[in-house]
Amino acid sequence: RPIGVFDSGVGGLTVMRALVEALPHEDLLYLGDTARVPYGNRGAETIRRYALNAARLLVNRNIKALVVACNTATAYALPALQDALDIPVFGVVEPVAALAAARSQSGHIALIGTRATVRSHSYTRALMNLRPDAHVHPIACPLLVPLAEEGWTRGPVVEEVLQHYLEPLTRSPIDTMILGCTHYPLLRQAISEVISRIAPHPVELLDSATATATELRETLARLQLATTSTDPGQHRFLLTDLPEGFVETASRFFGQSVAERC
Ligand code: DGN
Repeated sequence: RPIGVFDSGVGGLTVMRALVEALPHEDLLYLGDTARVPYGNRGAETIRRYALNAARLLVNRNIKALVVACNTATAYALPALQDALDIPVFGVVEPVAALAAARSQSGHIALIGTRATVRSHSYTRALMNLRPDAHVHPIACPLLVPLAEEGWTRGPVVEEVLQHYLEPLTRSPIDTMILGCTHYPLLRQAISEVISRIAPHPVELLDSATATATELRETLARLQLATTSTDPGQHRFLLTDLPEGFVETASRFFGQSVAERC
């Protein structure tokens, strides 16, 4: 049985890519809710309803576990999905929050994400649970999603936008930053350059894709749900709509062509 991976659009493909690396023998079935993307600027109730409907489409295809590969959907819908479904459901917030809490020396941790993710306080709650002495610096960066989708991941425009968003971190003692949105790993280089210019200390960037993949591998093994196959896993892609340019953008996010598999 495949593992279901769900996101509002293409962003979850950065998580899927990390899952392919961590779990090369698992079959993965991706669903991009492209008819309803973006979730990042919507209200809580709407995000929950969309997420539940999308998850049911995957459950009907007999998945053995679900990864909610979207920070916004995890922030609002994870408990609802865990209640509604009788398979293990994984989110992308907890694993990277645990990593950040463990690795930060100063306890000052920056979080960047969509407006909805920041407004949910999910990361702040997760971090404070693990590390009550943490100081979380959340910043909503809504322009980064369209920039990453358009392929604008470097250059003066991106740097100017980042400079503007990250300005509040000037002189802050952060040593760790969570890239709390599926799209941000594509901007990692530019974020790293700008943050190293404005923050007084070196800052480690952590993304939720890698942390989630590691947790999934460990949990599947513990629950005895890991595949015993030694063949390469099959990767298939479902969409609720086929927007113009999807295959090109998706292939960039996934790191290999998704054509023929949608
Ligand atoms: N996938 C979303 C996230 O990680 O928050 C970003 C895309 C969106 O819905 N705005």
